[in-house]
Amino acid sequence: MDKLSIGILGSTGSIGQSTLEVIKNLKRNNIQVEVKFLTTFGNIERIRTQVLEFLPEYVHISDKEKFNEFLGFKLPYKLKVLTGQDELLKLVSEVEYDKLIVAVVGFNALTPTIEAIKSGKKIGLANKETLVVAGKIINELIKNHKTEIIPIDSEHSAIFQCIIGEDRNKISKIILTASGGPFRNKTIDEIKDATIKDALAHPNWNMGNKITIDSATMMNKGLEVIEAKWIFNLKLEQIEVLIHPQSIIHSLVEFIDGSVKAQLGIPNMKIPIQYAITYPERIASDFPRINFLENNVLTFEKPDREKFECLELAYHSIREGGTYPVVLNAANEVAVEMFLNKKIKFLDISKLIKIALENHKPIMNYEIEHIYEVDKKTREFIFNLF
Ligand code: MN3
Repeated sequence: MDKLSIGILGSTGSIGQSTLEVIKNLKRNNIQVEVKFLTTFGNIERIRTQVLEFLPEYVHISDKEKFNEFLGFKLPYKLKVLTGQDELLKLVSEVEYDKLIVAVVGFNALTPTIEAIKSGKKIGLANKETLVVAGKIINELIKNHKTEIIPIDSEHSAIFQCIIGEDRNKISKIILTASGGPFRNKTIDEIKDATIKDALAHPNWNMGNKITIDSATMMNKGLEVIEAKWIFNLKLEQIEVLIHPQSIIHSLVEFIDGSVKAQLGIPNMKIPIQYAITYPERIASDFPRINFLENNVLTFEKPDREKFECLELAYHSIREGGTYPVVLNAANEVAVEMFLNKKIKFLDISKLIKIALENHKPIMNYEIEHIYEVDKKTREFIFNLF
């Protein structure tokens, strides 16, 4: 590999910024990486800095006001600045580049990811919600359009790396590791009145707000179970979750002969991001290394399914199937936002999701339109409860 062209969906968020750091590392290793486009919701200050450093051909800004404001910036070259959903979809599908890094959080990644797959683009996927709501459909599209998804989520990257060269039918199970988040050692009573600050205090990983709250409720791991089911084509019974507070083992695969493979590393997203960009090649990096004499305690615990009800609800939704995971995801997105806006308490997040699931009439043979419909209805259902 010596040349590569990349588009980043959501370059100003946590994964997007790390992706640009990875690109700098690749350039230091004499790989010519062209950044074709960058997108942001509305962080125009940060995207301006990124534009000046990486000189993309296009920038897309979703927020109309911020877009207009950005047009007033003086830039040293003729940058194409876009806004609006249609322009975004044209950008990811009609422009020529090799790989789309989907670094945005939430349901909104679904449509552009589908458009990129339909135009045969390879996807480096950090977004989990896309596979949670539409894994079945995405898998069909990947097959039909002869392209591939390389997972960026650290657990899925770990499993992906462990099964290279293996026969997938010889996997007996996978074990997704979870840090347990900030409330691992707290009782239900203690987390009842948890503040936003408590919930955002993740012990190991530095991530965006939505995913950090998802880690505190362990919905993050629930979403990852569903994500893993679709990426690796596994039965639900083959996916186990173990708490591993040190976050050094990123996940494990057990094979039918009893042999277990794991992928390890310091908790730092640059490693899985770079692997997703350069796969199947590995390129040198100066990212932090594990020192086994310092990181010499690796422990495991069973997750408390009562305290972390969200994990249970995620298993429930995918076991029941149909459009239940769409409801799980939509209700969770709305509830997390309400918690961050101090409208509800921490434990209300799982309560709202449970109510939404209980009130849902599932569509078992769903098409893509049903996903949008159920997502919208679920959001309205939760808003109407208040
Ligand atoms: Mn993860």
